[in-house]
Amino acid sequence: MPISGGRKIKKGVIQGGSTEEQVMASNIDIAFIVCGLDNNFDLRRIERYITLVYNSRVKPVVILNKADKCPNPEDFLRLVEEVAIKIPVYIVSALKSISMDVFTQYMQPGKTVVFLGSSGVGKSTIINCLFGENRQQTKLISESTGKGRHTTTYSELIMHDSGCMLIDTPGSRELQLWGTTDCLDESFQDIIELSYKCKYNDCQHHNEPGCAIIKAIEEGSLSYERYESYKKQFFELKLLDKRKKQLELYRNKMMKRNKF
Ligand SMILES: Nc1nc2c(ncn2[C@@H]2O[C@H](COP(=O)(O)OP(=O)(O)OP(=O)(O)O)[C@@H](O)[C@H]2O)c(=O)[nH]1
Ligand SMILES: [Zn+2]
Repeated sequence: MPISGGRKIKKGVIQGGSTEEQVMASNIDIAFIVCGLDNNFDLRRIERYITLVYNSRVKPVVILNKADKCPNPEDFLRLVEEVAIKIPVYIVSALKSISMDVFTQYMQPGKTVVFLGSSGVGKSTIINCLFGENRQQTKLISESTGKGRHTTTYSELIMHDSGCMLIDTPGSRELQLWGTTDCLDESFQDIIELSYKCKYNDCQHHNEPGCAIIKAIEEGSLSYERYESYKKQFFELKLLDKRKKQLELYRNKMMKRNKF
């Protein structure tokens, strides 16, 4: 199954978003969602990657890199574990070679793993570290903004000594979701499970009596931001579905007219 997201690259040029699926890599076993423990840390972005990876039927693993830059990585780990339900999350530092052995269990012969994450989170540095040699060109990150320079502009396949194939992908600024709202059942399983407990089957979780989601937000067991993130992804995927159907209708009309 393809992993979509990021931007499509045509003849070396990064393309903008579109209603076409943006293929990053195919036949993947594990997707490492890499996030930096610096001022680029973004919980909502991790949630988007999780939805994308689940949509591709690939096993997600979250990697919190740059532990050396963070005085309290355990606090971030707890935050991520709340949104990455049943997904392994690890703290590492590729630059200082801290806890890099967590990758060994996933790098099995015949397996293919992909590294996803926005630009500058350290995907190429992790791969360099796993190879123990400087395979990828990494550029200096701006300390003031925490933003990395775009260095990887195409997905690269690299064979590791373990017999595992590694794929480095270009970090993208926008992360377009792809798939149907069904994939939210996995990435937001906490919210879906809560919704089953609402008093009314058609509860919109606004101000209905007996709404389990509102209750969980009030009690603090569900964060308001996570619920907002779920709604945002839901409406994005709905809109995408609508656009796909419109395109399909248009194509059918054109095919009839042109008698293809
Ligand atoms: N302090 C610290 N810096 C790191 C670590 N890992 C990577 N970096 C730095 O972060 C910057 C970006 O690293 P890259 O490996 O190029 O990031 P990338 O995710 O591959 O970026 P793109 O190719 O643009 O998608 C470089 O300056 C790295 O040296 C780490 O564990 N700790
Ligand atoms: Zn409800």
